[in-house]
Amino acid sequence: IGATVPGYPRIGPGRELKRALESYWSGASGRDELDAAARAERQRTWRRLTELGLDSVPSNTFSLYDQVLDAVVAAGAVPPRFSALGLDGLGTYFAMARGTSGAAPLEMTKWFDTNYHYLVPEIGPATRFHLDPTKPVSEYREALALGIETRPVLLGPASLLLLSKPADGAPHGFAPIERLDDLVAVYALLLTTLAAEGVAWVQLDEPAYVADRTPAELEALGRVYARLGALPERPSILVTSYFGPLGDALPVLASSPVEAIGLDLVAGSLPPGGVPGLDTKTVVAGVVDGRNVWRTDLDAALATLRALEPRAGAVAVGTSCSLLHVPYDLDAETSLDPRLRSWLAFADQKVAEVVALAAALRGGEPTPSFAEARTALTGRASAPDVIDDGVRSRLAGLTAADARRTPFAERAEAQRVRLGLPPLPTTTIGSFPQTGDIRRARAAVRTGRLDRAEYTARMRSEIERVIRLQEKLGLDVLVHGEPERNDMVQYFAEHLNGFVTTEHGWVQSYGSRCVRPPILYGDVSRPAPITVEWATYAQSLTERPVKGMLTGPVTILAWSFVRDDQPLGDTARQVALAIRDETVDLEAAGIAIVQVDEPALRELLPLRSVDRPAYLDWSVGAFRLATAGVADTTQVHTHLCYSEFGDVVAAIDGLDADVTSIEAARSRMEIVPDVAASGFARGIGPGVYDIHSPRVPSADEVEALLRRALAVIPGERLWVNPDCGLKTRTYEQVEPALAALVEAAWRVRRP
Ligand code: THG
Ligand code: ZN
Repeated sequence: IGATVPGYPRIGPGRELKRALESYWSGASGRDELDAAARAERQRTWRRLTELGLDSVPSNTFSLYDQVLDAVVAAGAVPPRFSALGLDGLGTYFAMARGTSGAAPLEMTKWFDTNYHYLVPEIGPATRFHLDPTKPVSEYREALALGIETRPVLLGPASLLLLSKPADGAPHGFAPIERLDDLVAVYALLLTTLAAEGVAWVQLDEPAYVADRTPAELEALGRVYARLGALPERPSILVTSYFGPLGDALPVLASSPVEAIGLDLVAGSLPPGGVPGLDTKTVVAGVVDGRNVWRTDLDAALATLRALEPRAGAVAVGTSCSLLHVPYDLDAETSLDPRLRSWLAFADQKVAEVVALAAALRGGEPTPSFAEARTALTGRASAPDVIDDGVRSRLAGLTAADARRTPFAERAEAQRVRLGLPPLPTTTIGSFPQTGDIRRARAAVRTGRLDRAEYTARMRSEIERVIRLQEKLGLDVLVHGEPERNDMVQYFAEHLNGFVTTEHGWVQSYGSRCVRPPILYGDVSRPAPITVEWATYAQSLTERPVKGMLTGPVTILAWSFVRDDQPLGDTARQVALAIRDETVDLEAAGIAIVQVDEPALRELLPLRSVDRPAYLDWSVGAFRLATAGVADTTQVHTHLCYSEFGDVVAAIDGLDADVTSIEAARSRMEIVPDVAASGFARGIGPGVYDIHSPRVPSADEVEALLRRALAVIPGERLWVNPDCGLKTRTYEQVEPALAALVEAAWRVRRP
């Protein structure tokens, strides 16, 4: 191996796979069309990577849904509720991903600290592993038929189990990793099978080892690769890690019999001391950032590679992680400012950087790309819109008092007097269903087919409809419904200085769903109010309080490509000031409640516990800076979702929001006692309606959940709300669900 990447996007440069999947799921097209679209994307990828000059091209990085699910299938670890459906391979696969009427899908959760979501394998003492080599073998053959020799990629067995959860019915205390030896037997068979196919190299990903691991888990890693390494007939093995340094797992792998180790040298660096055994391995050095969009400093990367040479058996060049997390090709962005474009690299440009570095490392003349990168980076460092002196001096003038409100009890009293809400107030998280009409109006105003005045009129009539509906349902705190927003982060990025958005920069979030992360390239400020007109229009229609709806600084960062030239905490404070400006303007316009959502607070939590206090310090600090500019009489809400909150319960208190709504319905309120036990003594709205499912809850169910919450949270601090925004649901589902929610609140309020 000289130049390679651990993985590549697969949704299609024009989201071809997304469309093929959704069309297949809807019944509009058949198996043949789906297979053809999938094959076209795979073949395009192998040809493209070959053409760009990689000398080792990965295969099996394609997926119809998720690479963790693919590994579950290869290991035969299909939970019985899916195999019992009696479906064919593809039917079973999509049943695990999306569920059926009778079988709930596998749980979905965040892939490390990225915005990609994987499906969580369910492993129990009774899970019967058996090899299904179909996908890796057929993809290898398919590429070979094009004359391209590839390196099959699979999630490694230790990480597969460490990312799993115990199957239903597993005894208390069971951990999936206990099944490692059985699973490794299947991987051993797979490696033997691949060797018989003529496969020269296989890549096994073990990213679970960039997080804290116990001595037993480290020992398990050594056992896996001792066993796989000892196989008489096998391909050479590359074990890849990404998203951080391997720490204590590096010496384990270096002293194992594998041939190569992939390291993320963007998120981490090689430890200074000697690593016994490393001088016998090929190190695939991930010096090109695989999850951000900046052009690489090729001189610095080459220096890193050269410094590695005396310490490794051989040095190969790669990206720091799979390119799954960046868009395909910068060349598609024809309307980007050319100067900004010159600072960027998407997947294909990064592959070219890897190839250029490998050539330079082998002693070839550094290509002209080195000079181009130098010019671009110098330009970026001195660009006038990257550094904004106004923003910098404003930040420098801040004091601790700017992030501090008066004590909660005092504020709560002032808000009680102003708002006059009943106990267990009812509200929603912010968005209402996005109808086809709304989407079409937004698209039309973007392309100029609809003029601004007509667009505003349509949005206002939608807002009025949503306000009247909420009044009719009897909700206490209303929202305007956010018809003007596509993706919330994209929406704010479009209205802030320091960001650009892309036209085609789609990145897979899960399954067929994609996001277009904005690029945060310069100092951030808010040129003008963003949401004030919509919120005040909504408030003008009703006597009840309407919440202003904003996205918090941490979430804006988490779902954007962030600048790499200053600490993330500094960028967070800039975004916080922009959001603070908006909260202050909403307040001045008469809005009494402002909600600042932080659904991604948990997602950016560092993978290693040593790094967590510093993160929580700046992230909580940024939220407080964003929200502490308002008076005591203004009630600040926040909303958290998408994850287990166990690790951040203390931080939730630190946010100092007056009311926090939190996803809880699916876990039947399990989080609530934890939050109560942490001493949290502010308003809390554990979600009582699971908006991820089309199912409409009954008032009885909601009432039962509320009574559970009331066992640990006093009624005067308990809010009643759904789990999350309603934008992905339909009105047929939302109306009866909200009616049940209001009815349940009334029943519980009755003395
Ligand atoms: N925005 C961003 N990131 C996110 C979420 C978000 N990450 C976590 C979570 N929410 C992911 N969930 C989704 C849910 C739906 C879609 C994407 C991510 C989705 N996307 C549309 C699609 O693929 O068709 C495109 C959306 C658009 O037109 O902008 O449906 O809310 N940033
Ligand atoms: Zn949510």
